[in-house]
Amino acid sequence: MKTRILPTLLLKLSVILSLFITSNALHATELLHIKKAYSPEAPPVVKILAGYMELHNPTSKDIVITGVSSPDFEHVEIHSMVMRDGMMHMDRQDTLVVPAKGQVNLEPGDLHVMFINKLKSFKDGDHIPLTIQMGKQSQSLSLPVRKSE
Ligand SMILES: [Cu+2]
Repeated sequence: MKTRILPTLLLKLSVILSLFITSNALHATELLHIKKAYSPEAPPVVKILAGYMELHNPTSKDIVITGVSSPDFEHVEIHSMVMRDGMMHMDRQDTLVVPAKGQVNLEPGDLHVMFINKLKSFKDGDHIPLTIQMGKQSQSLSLPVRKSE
């Protein structure tokens, strides 16, 4: 009787333990909590798409984004919008700091991800893969393409 119960118990314990380790491992690679990511659908002739999202930093250290990339575009950049001589301009940001315990919103008319020169077409319901580089660490996500209102 004893010998039958013990292996089952050990098996259950090891399953619980491995689940615990897996969830911890996933957490370690995810530095930013990214919410509300999307890209407005653009007409097929448009080669450039914008990406918006909320970047939350749950850690107690500033997170510095040092680059963004996507296999489906020639270049990906982070842009800010600035008013110069009465005109809106987009400025490339080499880095973007998400403050400790803080957040940065990428939203229309403000900071955004600029996907430049698409290598394939995207329509409503598709997803754009994006990798965010933070020094030696990186984090990947996919932005759903949504019909713009
Ligand atoms: Cu831009």
